Amino acid sequence: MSGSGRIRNADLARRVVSADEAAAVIRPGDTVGMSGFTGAGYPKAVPEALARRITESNAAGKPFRINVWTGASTAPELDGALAAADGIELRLPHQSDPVSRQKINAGQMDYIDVHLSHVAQLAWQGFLGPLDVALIEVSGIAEDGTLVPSSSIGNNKTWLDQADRVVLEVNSWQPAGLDGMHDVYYGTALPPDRRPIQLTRPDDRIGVPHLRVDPAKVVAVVETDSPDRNTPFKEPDDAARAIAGHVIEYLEHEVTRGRLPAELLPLQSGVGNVANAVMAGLQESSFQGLTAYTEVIQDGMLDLLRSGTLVSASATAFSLSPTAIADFNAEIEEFRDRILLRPQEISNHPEVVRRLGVLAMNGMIEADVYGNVNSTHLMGSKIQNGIGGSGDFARNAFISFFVTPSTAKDGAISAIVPMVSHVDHTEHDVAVIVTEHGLADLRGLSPRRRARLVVERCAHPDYRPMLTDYLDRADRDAYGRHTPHLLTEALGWHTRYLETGTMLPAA
Ligand code: 0RQ
Repeated sequence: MSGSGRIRNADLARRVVSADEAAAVIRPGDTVGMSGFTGAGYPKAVPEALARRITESNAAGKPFRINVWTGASTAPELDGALAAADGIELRLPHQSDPVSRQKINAGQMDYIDVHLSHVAQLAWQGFLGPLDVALIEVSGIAEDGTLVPSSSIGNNKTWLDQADRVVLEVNSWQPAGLDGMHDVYYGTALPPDRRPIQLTRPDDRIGVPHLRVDPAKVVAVVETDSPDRNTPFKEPDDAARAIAGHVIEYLEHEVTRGRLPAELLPLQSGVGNVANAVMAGLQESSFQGLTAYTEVIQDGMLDLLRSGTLVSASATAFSLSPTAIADFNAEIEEFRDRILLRPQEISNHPEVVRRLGVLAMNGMIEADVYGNVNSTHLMGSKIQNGIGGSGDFARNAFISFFVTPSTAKDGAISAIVPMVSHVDHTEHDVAVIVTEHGLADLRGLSPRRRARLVVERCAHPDYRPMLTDYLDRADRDAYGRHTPHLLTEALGWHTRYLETGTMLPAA
């Protein structure tokens, strides 16, 4: 038994060391698979100890960099600390840390943006190279040596299986009541040995509650008592509330037309303030008996569960504000049977998303008039966060929504443009675009009809005449009339912003 009482396996309890000692098992050039998904369940002590070691080593003229693989974004103690120490050579798959973002955009850190459901199979294939160390936060170690997962699962199963050496952080801040909320599926395989994933309802359990680890690989165990660090959400502003209103009205309309069942289909909601506001809007709607098959549970979804509007939620992680975490930890028993956390290759699995008929709602940077969506890049070359799971869901959803305010930077940038500066989701994967001004359902429409609808319903009034003028001229002068574009002009909006600070033409 350990100091915190969370390490109930005698053999592993003997391997408890300090964070500094644990960090010493990581060597320059190592690839380290870390836990962590949207600010939940990331290791909290060893990365900072490692960052100190790296800083000293770099200062002594001995360059020390590692490759970092995670589930998704983490927090300042991990991504922030290691990036600030100049200790990351390569990072994948999703991040949202400002220091990392700055280094990536300055060309000082390599970053690979991968669909979240693809990461595990790339690792199993050996395509990404060997994994030296798994550094995983858990909330406990059971008597039999299995691991009670923490507030996210992400790629932990894969990292524990694939790594040569394992370092565990056992965080007693995580509520003991998390035990039993996880469903870890061990039936995945590489082709040609794959079998159907027997999941037909969002709350089906198909795996086991704990993670397995070969005890012979565990080289260090560190005890921590530290909170997950998520940033609070902004209160929904008028634009976010208007977007939520359009989405809800549309869903009600689809139910009335008999195209969706009264309890809808499983919801997926991306990260971000607008996505969270849509969940808050559902709270005020008349919908009941909803389910969620998603990757993160944000505050809005927890409120829906609490009120009973949402019956159950399947995800791979929590992404809760500090207040919501405190409430959740106090009421965890109420949620135990209604929340399931799964490995991200299952929470985001295209096969399951398609079978369940998920209603996917994700944020975006910009959309073009034809329905192509950019979720990741500012002005075509600077990464903001990464595609995350939006592609896993968007392409396979029953209906795929993309939501954004119609402008950014106080109106200087239009989120509806002639041609997106980077494509994450093609026109074939995007069903519905929503801004505060309205909603455009693009299904069943040819490109030219889509373009007129997107401008009419979604563009900000300041930009509508410019977009209409562009489409009129493209209809007249383009090389072809199927998807009419004036190529040299199409991206000129972005160039104009870079040169003048606004996409609006000079008065
Ligand atoms: O910049 O922070 O400097 O002010 O982009 O914009 O309005 O705060 O947007 O929080 O809703 O996030 C697409 C980033 C939207 C998110 C994105 C600038 C804007 C601001 C952020 P500042 P907001 P949100 C599941 C799904 C990809 C991953 C995903 C995202 C900053 O939704 O990362 O969907 N999506 N995962 O000013 C220039 C534009 C802009 C712009 C916004 N058109 N041009 N700058 N900004 N629009 C979850 C996971 O996968 C883990």
